[in-house]
Amino acid sequence: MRIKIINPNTTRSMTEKMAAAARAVAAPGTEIVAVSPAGGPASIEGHHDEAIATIGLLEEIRAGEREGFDGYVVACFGDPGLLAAREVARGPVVGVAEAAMHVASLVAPGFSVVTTLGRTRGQAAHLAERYGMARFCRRVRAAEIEVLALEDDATGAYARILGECRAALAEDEAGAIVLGCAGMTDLAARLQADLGVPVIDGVTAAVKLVESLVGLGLATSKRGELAPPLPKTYSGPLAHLSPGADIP
Ligand code: 2AL
Repeated sequence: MRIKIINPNTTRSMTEKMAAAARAVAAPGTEIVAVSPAGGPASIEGHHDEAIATIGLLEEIRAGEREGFDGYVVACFGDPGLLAAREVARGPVVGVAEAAMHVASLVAPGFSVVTTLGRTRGQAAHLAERYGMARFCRRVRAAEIEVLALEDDATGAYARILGECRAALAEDEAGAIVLGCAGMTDLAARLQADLGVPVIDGVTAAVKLVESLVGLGLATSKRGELAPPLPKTYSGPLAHLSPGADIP
């Protein structure tokens, strides 16, 4: 099985971290390919970043369909473009936020999300509502760390995230922690060892969910809302994304 992980930001070091984490949990016989779009924001920390990053994400999904991937992971915690990607892809497409929240709900009665900047807390809360996860999500917390600071050990990111996780366990009645950024994937095992509760990283959770869905012979339903985009002409610089009859 071939799974394509799309990091919608353009920071290659983060994409490589995700590839390593995914390969560490992937089943024998699963090939992991991790990519970033050719252009777009280096980090995604708000609605505007997310909207721009969605174009590159969809380009990578369309390329993935030509390359014959079995399933996809949208590897940014805002799950940007998730439903649009599902319109385009034949196989399953799983977002890291939805994967992490669903998996957390299976191992604890409630979880807290620990994310990067406070301004992204609303986005995570909206997703919890949209996914029916609000009843499990005790609180969304921010360590007030910029996404790119996760790429630099000297920023003290780990200690700040650990402190916020400890506060979640002390104050939120959370039994598990959901990491609110795909760039935290390399911290999950260390945090889990330090905290003694399940710490869920969405990248690895999403890879295992895609493997499960493909293994069960399940693909994205093309009946109704997630049918391929209607063929039409898009104009200007986005003309190459015009949905055609053959390639979605
Ligand atoms: C993210 C993420 O997962 N990747 C990125 O660039 N921004 N999310 C976040 N809350 O910071």
